[in-house]
Parts: sequence; C-alpha cells; structure tokens
Amino acid sequence: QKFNVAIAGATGAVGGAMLDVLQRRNFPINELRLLASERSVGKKINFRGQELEVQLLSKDAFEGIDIALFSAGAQRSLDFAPAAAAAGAVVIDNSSAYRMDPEIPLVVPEVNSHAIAAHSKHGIIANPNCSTIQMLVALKPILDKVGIKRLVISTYQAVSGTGAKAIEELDSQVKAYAETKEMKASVYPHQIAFNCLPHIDSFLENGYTKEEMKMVNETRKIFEDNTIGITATAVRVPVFYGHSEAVNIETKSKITVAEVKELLANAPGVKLVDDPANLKYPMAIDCAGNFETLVGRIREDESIDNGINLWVVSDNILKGAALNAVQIAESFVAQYK
Ligand code: A2P
Ligand code: 11C
Repeated sequence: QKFNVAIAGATGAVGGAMLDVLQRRNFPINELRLLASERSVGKKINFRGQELEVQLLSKDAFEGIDIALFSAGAQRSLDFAPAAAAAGAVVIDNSSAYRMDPEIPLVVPEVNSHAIAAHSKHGIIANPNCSTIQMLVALKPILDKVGIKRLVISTYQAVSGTGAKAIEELDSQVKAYAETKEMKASVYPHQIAFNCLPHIDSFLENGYTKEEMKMVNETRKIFEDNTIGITATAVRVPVFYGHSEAVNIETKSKITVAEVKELLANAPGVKLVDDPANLKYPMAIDCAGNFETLVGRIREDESIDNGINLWVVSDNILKGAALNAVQIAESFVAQYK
C-alpha cells in the first residue's frame, strides 16, 4: 500500500529533512505534495530523482492526501491543519500549536505509540519539542524498569533549533571574529559565537523560558504522569547541529549503572556510547545526520539514594523533528492502514 503525502513547510530546514528522511526510510509514497508560502511557489525540489514543484499552502491543498506533515510554524498549523484533517488526511504537526491539547496525542514512537489511537478525534497528532524527544527515548527503559520520581535537566542546544537564519548568524560571527571584525547579532539578543545563552524561546512569568517548560509539560503528558518532578535549564550554545543534555534522574527504586547500560544498549532508537577510558562519549559532532540518540557518561548520583546521571545527544533536526514525525507516520500506517 502506498500513500499520498503532503509536506507543509517543505522549503524549510525541517521540511527539507522530512524529504530526506522519507527517502532514507523508503516510506511508501504514491504522490508527494510539497507546500510552502507564495515566495516558494513554482520552486523545484528533487525527490527520488523526480522534480517536484512547490505549491501554495492553502485550505484546499489537501484533497486526496492521506498523511500531512506540518512544519511551517505554529500559526500555519492552526490555520491549515484542521482543513487538512477535514479533507481526510491525518496531520502530523511538528509545531507547538496542539501539543498540550488534552484531546491531541503527543507521540514519541519508542515511548507511547499507543497514544496515536486518539488521532481519531481531530485527525491531528503532535510531534514533541526536540529536547523532550531525545530525553524520553533515553529515559523510557529506566521509567519502565524502576519508575522516575524527579528529573533535573540542563540542555546545550544547537543554533539549528532556531532555524536557518541562526545557523548563518553563528557562521558569520565566527568569520567576523577570525577577521577581527565586529560581530553582528540580530537573531539572538547577544553574540552566540564563543558564548552560551541561558535563554531559549521567551521568558514566562515564573522565570523559566517556554523551552524549559515544554520539557516539563510535554514529558508529563507523554509519560502520562503528572507527579514526576521536573526542572530544566535550557541553554543555547555555539554548535550548529545536535542538542546535548545532562539529565539527572531520581528513580523510584534502586538501579545500578551496569543495569542502566544493559537497558540502554538494547533500547530502540538509542546508541550507547560510554567508554570514557577510551575517550568515547556522545558528542554533538558525532550525532549530526544520524537517526540514533547517543547516551553515555552513565554514572551514579552519589548524593542521593537512587540517582543516575546521563549525557544524551541527538540530531535536533532528525530525531528532534523530521525523523520523529516520519516515525509517527510509520507507526500510524502500521496500526491503522
Ligand atoms: P517559505 O520557504 O516559502 O517561506 P524555517 O523554519 O526553516 O524558516 O521554514 C519555515 C517553512 O514554513 C518554510 O517552508 C516556509 O515557506 C513555510 N512558511 C512560513 N510562512 C508561511 C506561510 N505564511 N504560508 C506558508 N508557508 C509558510
Ligand atoms: C530550539 N527546541 O532548539 C527549539 C526548536 O517547540 O518545536 C523547536 C521549537 C518547538 O530552539
């Protein structure tokens, strides 16, 4: 069986990665429809050796579509996803628009593919935020084995999470520095080259950023447990691709480092990279372009009875966005088609 697939935001960083992932995973496609703004209409994009023309994202662009992958910003999702669903497509939405809607499933296929069942209500499935996705892939086996009481997270996030303009800004600041010229900042409020910004997305009244609260709220929704204590500090670092995270876990009962390693060595979507004696640990430069989430530096938190520390690294554009969306499509098709 083959499917008619649309990508809303096909010319964007994540949209482009969606095309790449559909190709790499050999997703069974009949027609592929590429949608974007007026600026891109008529532009040609190659897919499996065929030149496809970009069409306008509009309410009537979804006729005959089975699966609509959205990554054109939250406002476009709010404007067009209901029309796509009404036309009979299942929408897989990479934006934050529907994530916390209790009637819309929020899915990481390795963690809660059962939740896809609730797609039947609105025809929409939400893709979580990148920093949440990679963390939960690593935590799921530990959750199932011993339960999780509390998480303390610090993130080190790549500029590609902000988009193409931020990638250019880091690149141009590094070049300016090398040429002893002035560094210009416009995407970020401060210089990002050779700096760390404890500021991702906007600030909220509680002093946290939206990015930090996404990790708290999305994790609780996906794990279906509002009692897990979660606190996060999200930091933008001068890295192009790959988010890194230090995750401190207080488990409900004791688990040893050896047990965690054994669990993660066999966990779906995870690659264990934990051999400090040979200088092997997960690094952002090693995750770019890869589908796996790398986990290492596994050690006991000796300050509490049941504590484990992990270092988790993944390509934020792939597992953090495009790959997870395509995996949702695969799981949807396997369960419901
Ligand atoms: P376009 O390239 O035509 O502007 P990114 O996050 O990398 O900036 O990509 C955003 C994606 O969302 C692009 O494909 C962009 O299309 C699309 N997009 C942005 N605004 C609109 C809009 N008003 N209507 C349709 N697509 C949009
Ligand atoms: C970042 N996590 O790295 C953001 C990007 O809610 O989908 C993705 C924002 C989102 O800046």
